[in-house]
Amino acid sequence: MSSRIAAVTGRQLWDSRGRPTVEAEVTLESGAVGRAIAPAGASRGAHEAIDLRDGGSAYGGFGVNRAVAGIGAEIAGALIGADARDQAAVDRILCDLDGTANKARLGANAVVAVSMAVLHAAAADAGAPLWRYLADGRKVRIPLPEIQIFGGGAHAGRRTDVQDFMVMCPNAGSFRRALEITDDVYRAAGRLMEEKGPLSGVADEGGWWPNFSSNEDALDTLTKAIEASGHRAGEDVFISLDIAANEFGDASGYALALDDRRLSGAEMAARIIDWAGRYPILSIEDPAGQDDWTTMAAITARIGDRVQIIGDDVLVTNAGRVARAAEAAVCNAALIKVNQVGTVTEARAALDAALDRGWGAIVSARSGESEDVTIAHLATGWNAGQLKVGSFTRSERMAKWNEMLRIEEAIGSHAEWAGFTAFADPIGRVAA
Ligand code: 2PG
Ligand code: MG
Repeated sequence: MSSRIAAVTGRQLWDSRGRPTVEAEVTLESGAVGRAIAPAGASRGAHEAIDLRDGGSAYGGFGVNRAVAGIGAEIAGALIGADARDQAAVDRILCDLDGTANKARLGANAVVAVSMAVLHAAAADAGAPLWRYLADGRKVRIPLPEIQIFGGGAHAGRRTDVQDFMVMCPNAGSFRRALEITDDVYRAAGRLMEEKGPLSGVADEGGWWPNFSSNEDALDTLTKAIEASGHRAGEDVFISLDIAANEFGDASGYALALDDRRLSGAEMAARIIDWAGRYPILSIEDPAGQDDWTTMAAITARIGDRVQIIGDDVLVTNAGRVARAAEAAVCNAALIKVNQVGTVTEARAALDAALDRGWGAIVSARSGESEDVTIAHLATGWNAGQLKVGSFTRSERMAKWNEMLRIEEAIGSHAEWAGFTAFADPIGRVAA
């Protein structure tokens, strides 16, 4: 019985947007099998790893035949015989084989699916659920979920400039309770939306997709929904935003189309700081463009002691960028998306770079997802403290929330709720 890799295959499946995506399947000599499906982003940073798509007219150019073929041929050839328990060695082989700085040759979609499938196979070989295999005997906390109520930006026809209007319940005490409270808020928001006029369905990640008259109208509505849900805004339920500012601006200015305003970097910072003062906001992601570190650092300097400032497109799950951003005090938390960098080992390095600096860390889904629940296990087993999945509808999202309920149940009475300990030091200390 051995944990050496015996076979690696790929196949095309479909993601939550109805686009082709890559699944990898890895079988070990012991017979243990691991499978994983690549997610796909819509609001991507320029410094991310790159998916390999077929182009042409079929599937709007989104086909993954070349990525899948690479798995069955080159990748399988390089990995057969490698020890699945040595994830770092496996990922090094994948990086060397690809040979590019951004996984463009084999495709981040192929590489990430294989890297995660190897991890699953190793856990299966160890006879442990993935979160427990990763925890490796260390105590872990139940991550705090960040759950979308309204979707906007690139995920909802740009109805709002701000991409994600989310809630967080750090005082909930358990994952189960956090979901119950979120459900109350989600339903209350739905009722308010009906009063406001016709709904347009749900956004890419399952949040309501309404017509708002301004970005602040969405913030007002979310605050009202929290209050109407019977919970206290700023105590039981806090607002979390992903501005995804990279989608509408850079250091030369930010075009808030819904508000009909063009803001300089300094004005953008002032607007974010103003929102953080007037709404029960606990966390803000990408309030500036990916290379506009001046604006982001100005925001962090002013409100970073009480609001989590997360780098997503700014950091792209890259340990080197986390280190540089920390030196420049750009933010105080890192979003961790394995497919942004391409391998489990590199994502783990980015997470460690964040946690070692006392930052928060949020393991995150992409807007294009599937039934794959790997991120629930990574967030728990890596003790990241936070998990961002999308909204409270659609099974590609609910699959992850439901998996977290199973994990919480399995940990049982030892389950320690991350709550405010998930945040960078000053925020956690002030609020605790
Ligand atoms: C983000 C993600 C998830 P996408 O910006 O954080 O919300 O979106 O996967 O489209 O990059
Ligand atoms: Mg983001």
